[in-house]
Amino acid sequence: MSVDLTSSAAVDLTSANGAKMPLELPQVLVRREGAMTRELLLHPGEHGLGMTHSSMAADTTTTATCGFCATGCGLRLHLREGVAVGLTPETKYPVNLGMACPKGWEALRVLDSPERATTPLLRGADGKHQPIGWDQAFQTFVEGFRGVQERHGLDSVAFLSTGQIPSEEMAFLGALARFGMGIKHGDGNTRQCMATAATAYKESFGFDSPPYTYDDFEKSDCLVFIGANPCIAHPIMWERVLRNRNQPEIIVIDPRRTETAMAATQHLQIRPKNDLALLYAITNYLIQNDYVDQDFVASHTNGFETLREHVAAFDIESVARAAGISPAAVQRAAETIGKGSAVSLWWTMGVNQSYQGTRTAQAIINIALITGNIGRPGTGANSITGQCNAMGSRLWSNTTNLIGHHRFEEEADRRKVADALGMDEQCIPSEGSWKYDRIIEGVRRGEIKGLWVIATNPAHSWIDQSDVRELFGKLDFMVVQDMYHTTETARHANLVLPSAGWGEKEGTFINSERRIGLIKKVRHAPGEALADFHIFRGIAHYWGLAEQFAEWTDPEAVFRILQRLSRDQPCDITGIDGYRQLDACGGVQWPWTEQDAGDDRSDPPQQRRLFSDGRFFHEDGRAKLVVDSVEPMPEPPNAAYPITLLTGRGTVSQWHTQTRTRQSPVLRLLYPNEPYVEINPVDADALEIDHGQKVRVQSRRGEVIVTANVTATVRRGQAFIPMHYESTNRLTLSHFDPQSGQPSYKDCAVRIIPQSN
Ligand SMILES: Nc1nc2c(c(=O)[nH]1)N[C@H]1C(S)=C(S)[C@@H](COP(=O)(O)OP(=O)(O)OC[C@H]3O[C@@H](n4cnc5c(=O)[nH]c(N)nc54)[C@H](O)[C@@H]3O)O[C@H]1N2
Ligand SMILES: Nc1nc2c(c(=O)[nH]1)N[C@H]1C(S)=C(S)[C@@H](COP(=O)(O)OP(=O)(O)OC[C@H]3O[C@@H](n4cnc5c(=O)[nH]c(N)nc54)[C@H](O)[C@@H]3O)O[C@H]1N2
Ligand code: SF4
Ligand SMILES: [Mo]
Repeated sequence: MSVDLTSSAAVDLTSANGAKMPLELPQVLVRREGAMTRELLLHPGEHGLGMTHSSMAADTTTTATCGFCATGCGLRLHLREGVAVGLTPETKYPVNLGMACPKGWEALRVLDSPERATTPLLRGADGKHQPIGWDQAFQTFVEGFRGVQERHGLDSVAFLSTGQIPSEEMAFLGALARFGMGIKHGDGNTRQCMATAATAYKESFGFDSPPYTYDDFEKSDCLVFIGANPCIAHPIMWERVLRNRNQPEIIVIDPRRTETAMAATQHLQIRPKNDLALLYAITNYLIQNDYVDQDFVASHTNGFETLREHVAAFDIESVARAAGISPAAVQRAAETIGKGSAVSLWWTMGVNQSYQGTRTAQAIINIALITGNIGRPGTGANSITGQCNAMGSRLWSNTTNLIGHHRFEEEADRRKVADALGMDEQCIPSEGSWKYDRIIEGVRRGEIKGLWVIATNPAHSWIDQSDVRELFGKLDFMVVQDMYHTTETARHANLVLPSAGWGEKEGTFINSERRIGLIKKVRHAPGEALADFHIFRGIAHYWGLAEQFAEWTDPEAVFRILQRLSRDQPCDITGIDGYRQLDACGGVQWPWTEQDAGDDRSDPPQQRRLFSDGRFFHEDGRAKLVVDSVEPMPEPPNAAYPITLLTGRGTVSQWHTQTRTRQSPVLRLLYPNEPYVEINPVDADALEIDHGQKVRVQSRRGEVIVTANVTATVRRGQAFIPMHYESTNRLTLSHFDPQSGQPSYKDCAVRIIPQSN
């Protein structure tokens, strides 16, 4: 590749495949550093701070959406000479109303760390990573993956992406890989997280459409949390619950006595994976006792008779006994739901990460539908989203759905997408990708030989991880694109591409209540790290796809493309006037169509929920009531492995695999730095385990040494290890929800053996 440094007109870049790519000079920022020249593919303005910068005085403030969880709080950034030096929660943002959790407060701090990847790194013959320049990195990328494709076929390269980059980057990646580079298979960590909810909604409502708005937390008179621990995982949503003035009943269904369960008015501490039977028993009770909204069911649903017959077999008495809870408690919960006038049902990973997750989520949806608790303030069957932009990945990642939630199989959809993108219809594939678990299986079978991992850390987070780590060794070529070069996954990479993180780039996230919020560039990325957007841009150029992606110059240009793609979909956002409107009006919930906005492109009302007209997204406008049989746990406890292991979030201050949160000295003080297992006092006594003692936890797949935390928050026969420690997924069992392909992370059998300290 050559760049003419003296020319002021267009320059020619020669890509790895020899194609000439004319680039406007302002798009190429060429810098000399000592003897090294680096070429950064940036659009005008990107070498400075973001679009908001120019309109901001030197010392002032601006706002951005938080980049950790999908609550999507607004943060006010305090700038000195245009660079963020501190932040406070935004008081006017409709999500958080002046509140933030410790992760949000520390969002800038985690950007400064010696673990940041500051140059591309290439693994040498000695197995060590050596710094290289971007030109060599892009060429290595192209040669590496092209080489794999030439040796093993186009299908032998896959990517694994994320719910933690902006929609514009997600769309770029998906379009580049699938419409440009000929990569057939790509999935992301949203499979570990939201696939179940997406699948359940799609089948029940006709579209992946969480119906609620956060105001509903404050408007309900009964809130039911199933497999959700918002006190820890979504603390600002929980703050919204605390603002509820109706003195609501709060029912928590969770095998552990979590912080949320302790704050509830009713806790059904069920044995793990008894939810489906329990929800069917509650449904049966509601039907038997005339709590059904007959008009709503008749006008707006299909399948009620089948549902009624199916759940008739689930009586509270026997279901409650099997679940280890009292029938009276279940009856009281069912009565509360039946009598409530605004009942909202919320679920998170205790449901999604189950081998019958989709059916369990649909059992929740069924209850909301038959009681008419949908489309009104304070109601809904509401899946809480995990990562800051998991919903963006559901809509825009172009993995199992054609970009914009279209169908790969439908010719009309392919044509629409091709038109909206201005691309040839021939480049739009007619099949979806393999799911995550099948991609991993493909690596095992030698079908996948090249892997590109973006903003996720599967060597820590994927289920049954020692297996995955071994499998990465089977790849010919692996690229990891991350903010930090120290992640468990980056250690396996041939090539590490250093990324800018939240605060160092621009784009939009979609939060749990469908709100599109803006993130901004208020910091320079360290060293030569680039926004993922510009890494994708660079790859497009070096792969010879510059022309195909000519319109994809900057995040807002891609946002316009996404708007075109959304036209006439339930997630239509053609009415949004652009980044400035998103910034000024506190984010916009989808849908917001051109018709909604009108000629004056007015701002939308701030709290909008779906289905107020009782019309769902199936062709006949009706929601579907879906039921299925209840299956036993695949690895139940037995004499050799007598304990069921639960995993999940440990503290408010820990984020996933900790690559980010461990960089903050403040956050590190707020959580246990060493891995631990929560174990019931009666089990601990029987095993002669003292609080604070080291124990060995063994499953059929692996073992870990952790500290015993003896506590009655878990029941006898169960234990809990947070997911944040590297070793947790050595224990978990690879099994999946059949409909969604989501891993069932929260049920495997283990034994616990005391260690002499
Ligand atoms: N502090 C912090 N916050 C986070 C995250 C983080 O890493 N740290 N991650 C974010 C992401 S991506 C996600 S997906 C969310 C997750 O948010 P949550 O889903 O709320 O968190 P988890 O702890 O994974 O699981 C919730 C609960 O499910 C329960 N559970 C386990 N098995 C069962 C079961 O069989 N039935 C029922 N009913 N419950 C069960 C567990 O005991 C646990 O209390 O959090 C988001 N917020
Ligand atoms: N046992 C067990 N395992 C689980 C779970 C569980 O409950 N139990 N939960 C599952 C769930 S719900 C989830 S969501 C997953 C999460 O699993 P992962 O996605 O593997 O976890 P993260 O630590 O969030 O990894 C994100 C990576 O992206 C990097 N990153 C952050 N921002 C950017 C960016 O802008 N660009 C780039 N290129 N990189 C960036 C971070 O440094 C980090 O390495 O874990 C799953 N694993
Ligand atoms: S609750 Fe979530 S979005 Fe809000 S500050 Fe905390 S991590 Fe950020
Ligand atoms: Mo998640």
